[in-house]
Formats: sequence, C-alpha cells, structure tokens
Amino acid sequence: MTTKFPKDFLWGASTSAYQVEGAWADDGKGPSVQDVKEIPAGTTDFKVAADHYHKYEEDVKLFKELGLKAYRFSISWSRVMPNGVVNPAGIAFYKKLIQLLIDNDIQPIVTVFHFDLPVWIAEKGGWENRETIQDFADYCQVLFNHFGQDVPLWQTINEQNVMALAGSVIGTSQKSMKEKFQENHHMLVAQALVTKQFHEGNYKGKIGPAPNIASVYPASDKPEDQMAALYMSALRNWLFLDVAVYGKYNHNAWHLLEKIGAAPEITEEDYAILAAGTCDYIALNYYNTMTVSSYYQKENKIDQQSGFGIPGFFQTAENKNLPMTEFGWPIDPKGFRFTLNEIYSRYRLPLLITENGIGAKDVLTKDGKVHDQYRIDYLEQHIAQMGLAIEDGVEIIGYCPWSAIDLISTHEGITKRYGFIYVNRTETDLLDLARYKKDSFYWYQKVIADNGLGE
Ligand code: BGP
Repeated sequence: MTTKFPKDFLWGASTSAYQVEGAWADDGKGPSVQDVKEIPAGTTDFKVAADHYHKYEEDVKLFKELGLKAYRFSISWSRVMPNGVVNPAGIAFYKKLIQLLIDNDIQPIVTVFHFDLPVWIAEKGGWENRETIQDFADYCQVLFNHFGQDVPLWQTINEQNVMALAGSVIGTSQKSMKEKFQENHHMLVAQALVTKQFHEGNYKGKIGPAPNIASVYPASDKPEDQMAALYMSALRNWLFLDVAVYGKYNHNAWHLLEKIGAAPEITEEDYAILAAGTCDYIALNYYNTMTVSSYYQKENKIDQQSGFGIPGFFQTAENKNLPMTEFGWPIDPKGFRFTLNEIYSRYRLPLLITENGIGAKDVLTKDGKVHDQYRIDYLEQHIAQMGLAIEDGVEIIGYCPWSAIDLISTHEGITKRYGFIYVNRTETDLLDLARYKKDSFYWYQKVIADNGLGE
C-alpha cells in the first residue's frame, strides 16, 4: 500500500454526456449519432440515461459528499450547436454545472467530444468530410469563449483510437479501414487545430488528447510475437500519441497503414497544423492490457478492449494469466503500472487518468445498499499500482475512475454498471431514478480523505 500521491492530486471521477445526461431532445438539443443508432436487443437507449440533466444539482451534492477534487465530464456538441448555430440553453446548462462544481471546490475537467457526433454533421459525411475539421474548431471556439477561463483541464477527443479501431461496436462508424483512417486523420488535424486555437487564446488551462492506452504483451517469447506486439502497440497506441505529442505519425503505424492500403491522404497544410498544435499533457483511459501473437488465421472477436487481427502483422491472443470481469474484460492492475511507465518514458508529459473501472451487474438490496466489494477490490489494486508508478518516477496529476455515477454502457445497457452511486432504473423501466450510495462510495471517500490507500 502506498500514499505517494502528491498533495494536490486530483482524485476525481468521470462520465460522458450521452451516457449520463438524458434529456436527449430537451431545450433545443439536436440528435447525436448515439440517439439514432441501432440499440442492441434487451438494452436501453440513451434518451433518459441517468437523467443527470435534470438532477445535476443532486448529483454534484453527492460528488461533494464523496469528496471529489475533480469531475471529468463531456459536453454534448449537439446540445451546444444543434444545427451549427449556438443553442443558448445548451450553453446555460454547462455554465450552471461548471459554476456549481467550482462553488463546491470540484475542478471541472471537460472533454469536448465523447462519441456523440451531431447527426447534422454525420449527414454531411461526418469525419470523412474535411469540412468537419472546421465545424469542430468552431464548436470548440464557442466552448473556449464561454468556459476557457473556468476549466483548467480540457480533453479534445475521447478514445479516438477506439472510434478508429472499434467504431462498429460503440456505434460511431461502420466503414472500411481506408475510410476510417481518413476520418481518423481529419480528427487528428481537428484536434491539432483546436489545440493551437486554445494556446493562441491564452486561456489559463491545459489541453490534451484522451485515448484509451493499453500496453501490448507478446503472447510468447518468440521474436515474431515481440514484433507483433510492437506493431499492435504502434497502431493502437503510439499512432495517436505520437501525433498529439510530436505532431508526426508513428513510423510503424504508418508502414502498417500503407501495407493494408489504409494510409490517409495528407495535405501540406495538414502537416503544418499537426506540428503547430501539440498537447500540454496526456489524458488516458485504461481498462486492461492486450496480448497479441504473430498473425495466423483464426476467427477474431471485435470489442473495444480486445481488438482484432491484421494479416501479416498481429492478432489478438488470450492472456491466461489474467482474471476476467463478468463482462469478459481482462483485469490487469500490474499492466496499469506498466502502461503508465511506458507512456511516460516515451513522452515525458504529465498524465491524467480519465477512465478506469469495472462494469458489473450491481444489486440494490431491499434496505437500499449495494455491496460492490468487487469494485473496491478492482479500484484498490489499480490505485496501488498507480502509486507504484509514481514511485517509479511517472508524473501523474489525477485519477478519474469510470464512473462517478451509474450511466448507460456504450453497448451493454444499464445492466453493466460502473458508478460509485447507484441509479434506480432498469433497461425497460425508469422506476424512480433515485440515487443510492454504494459500498464503493464510502470506500473511495476514505481514499480521497487519506490521499491514498494508507501505509
Ligand atoms: C470507454 C468509453 C466510455 C465507457 C467505458 C466503458 O471505452 O470512453 O464511454 O463507456 O469505456 O465501456 P462500456 O460502456 O462499453 O462497458
């Protein structure tokens, strides 16, 4: 156990707009791709979610009681700009939320785009259309104008690598690799453009990307498996961070994209924007590591955590050393320390963990309790390993587990819960949407008060 956390460490928690807010068409909000996507059978849509839009005052009160020093949430593009024009009611909602957080000494940490592309943008081609770069820059400028002085930490795009590599799972894209990596390139340019805009505006805060980063283990000590791991990591991790930090594509990732015919078209102006808009820090989401072998043909399951294979380069392998969550995701706290070290030794920038957590089928008891010891165990092990990474010398500024409060999973409904606070609803019945503090709530409250797990 360790208490090596700096005095001002940001113990936080995380959500995203479409998964928590609900009010999907209230006060002028337009639809996002998440509102119109096909919902897997037996799971809820995102129309009401946790109804945070109407209950944010009650929720922030609970966050305060939990002791949060920071709250990481996303702003809904289609609430702020439902049709390319600013919606004053959308701005007003986030103004109230941000002010309330500040009044409660909770630092707002804002992600500007978390999987919820407005439908009006998707209809004109989405990220495949170069115009979206400027649309995104205009939207971000509106946010910087309104909130630039109040928000100390911004993230541009949540899990851009997951959108590029598993967009069909989370409902953001159904395209070919060539099309996806052209979209991805436009997102990288858009990210650099708004990073540049943010720096030129001299706002007080810092801005960075928020990919899902997972170290990749070779399945064996065979040299070809080492090379497979190198290539998987280049495509899954370093492509995104090399551009964000150095303004340049990773050489291995570029080689792989060329080999599979998915290298994007890049203009001279793009190169200049990428070089001019590099980030101040790295936010990252961590759920588990990945393991790959060299490519041999086999059926590959696609999931945002497990990945897939690329002929000639790598394919996902099972890691028998790791236990699984009840939703089939590996649990690897030591891999968290490894991943943090790997990122820091490559980039030497401060790290902020914006997601980490366990999805589970929590049960509300008759007396209003949720005994989620498995969540406490999961988080405790990850926090202990994060403490060891700090001892290793990695600069970490905060930890925001997923999620502050129960919300709707990307594709597995409300049955897959992550929060410290239980929201009383099911897939099919909204019940009373009442909030209940889980056992993990009281446990995390103490971690925050002790600034760590105690010696
Ligand atoms: C990340 C996303 C989140 C979130 C989380 C858990 O990929 O950034 O939006 O939902 O993973 O995933 P899921 O909801 O699929 O269990």
